[in-house]
Amino acid sequence: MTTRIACETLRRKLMSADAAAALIHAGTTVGMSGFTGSGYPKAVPLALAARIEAEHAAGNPFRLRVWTGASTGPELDGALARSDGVEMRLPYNSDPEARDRINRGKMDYADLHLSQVAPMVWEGFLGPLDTAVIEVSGIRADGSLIPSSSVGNNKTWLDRASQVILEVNSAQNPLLEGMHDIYYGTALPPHRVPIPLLRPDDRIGQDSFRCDPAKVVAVVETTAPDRNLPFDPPADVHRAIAGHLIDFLGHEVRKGRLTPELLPLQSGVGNIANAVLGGLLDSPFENLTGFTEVIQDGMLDLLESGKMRMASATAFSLSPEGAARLEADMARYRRRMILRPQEISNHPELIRRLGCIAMNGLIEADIYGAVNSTHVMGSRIQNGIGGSGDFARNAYISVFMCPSTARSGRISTIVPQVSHVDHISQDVQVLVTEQGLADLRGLSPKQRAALIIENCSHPDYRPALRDYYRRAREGAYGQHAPSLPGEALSWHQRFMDTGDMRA
Ligand code: 0RQ
Repeated sequence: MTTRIACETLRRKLMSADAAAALIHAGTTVGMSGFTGSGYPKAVPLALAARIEAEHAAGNPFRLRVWTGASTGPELDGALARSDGVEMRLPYNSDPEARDRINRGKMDYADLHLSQVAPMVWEGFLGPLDTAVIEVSGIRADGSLIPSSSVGNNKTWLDRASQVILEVNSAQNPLLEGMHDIYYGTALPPHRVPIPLLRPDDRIGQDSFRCDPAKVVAVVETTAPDRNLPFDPPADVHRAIAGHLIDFLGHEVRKGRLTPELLPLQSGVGNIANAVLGGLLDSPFENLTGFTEVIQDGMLDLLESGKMRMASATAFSLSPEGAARLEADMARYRRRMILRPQEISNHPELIRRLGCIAMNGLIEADIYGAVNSTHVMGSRIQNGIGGSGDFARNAYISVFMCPSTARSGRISTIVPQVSHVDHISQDVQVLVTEQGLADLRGLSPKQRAALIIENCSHPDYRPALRDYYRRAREGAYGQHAPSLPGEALSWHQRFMDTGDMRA
């Protein structure tokens, strides 16, 4: 298996995952690789979880602070959550077991903008980093590291950690080599300079990570695939959302506000975002580009069909079928994909300069267009804000989309007032459900409310929303954005009391 480790110094540090996990101490901070289920370490976290369980059984407290790029996989977040070994997790999680522990109050979680994590670590705001555990796809003779299927925060973890554990995963395609663009030019204020990236295709860095071999305390070999969860097949609701959005983009082209190449597309996580990309396959747009966080199956389809020219991201987020397709055709795809650190893929300066079209999912939106992306009923975390804030605030056009109801129609996703705010109304320019689209640009709160209720809400809830809004217009304290605060969240309370917002 050692053919992937060309550096003699680092080859001498080969050991088992158990031996490597024994080098991580209780009460410390560990920075792990991994972003949306790709490129995360698969062996050391499992061994660490087993060790933590053994320590707990022996009556020894053992908890860690765990930082990553974004979500990982069951061998990392799932196993560590089960072991009760995580005191604090950041900046994004989608693992069900970790989510459950966070929502039961057993694990602290800091939900951060993904572009801000690396700068915050350099600024010293998050404290020291003791250990980095990073999956790579190979080690060159000079000790430089060939990145894996995600880049995430790995550059920062490798630079900042006191000690480094490497997992060399020979299941990762060797053709990943050369696909990455690792930029080392970031600095802290007042020494920060412009990032020299003018188009999504630009390469501004190097194709590998630097790493001081003296800091590497262990190298572990693995051969295990990424998480690769399947996407749901697009439902009628998803296709309708995609249809409304594509009609809107066509309208923008006809108005001369976009060209048929559109602008670099950012697409969020989840089934709807994936379905919208699928919808673009049959659209009239050509020569598309992606400047985004994750490359999903839908983006692979666009690249394969020639509709999309190239995509820049920080990670893959593929289904097993998508991963097999990428694997089979890596030689062709790799020339049209660039993976970058997440502080670059999500950098506000670049998103604003390139003029990205941001398309993200949501939990609920209110009649004024504020969006909750993260907290069900205001308190139960689903995933996290991820990169949606990085993109929404800075996009050329910021789109949010979701079905108009959730939980088999028992919840309206359009509500009088969101129970938690991730995106203020100024960052939400277009709202889309299967019912229709509301173009909110330049509208006053009252104009936004009328459009959102009529175009986006489900007919089962529309009369109640109209009634609420009419009464707010009669009885609110102010008439700029009329609301009845005492009543606005009663919809959520009704769901929590009866399991149905309509009750
Ligand atoms: O719950 O899984 O228990 O069935 O939320 O909802 O409909 O599957 O939607 O997969 O598109 O995800 C906002 C979570 C949408 C995602 C969110 C429940 C619903 C279901 C998932 P179940 P769907 P999607 C860049 C962008 C933030 C991060 C982001 C997300 C589950 O888009 O995490 O944008 N966004 N990153 O039943 C109660 C409601 C609900 C609700 C949905 N109103 N009330 N439950 N659900 N609406 C990428 C990265 O940052 C990595």
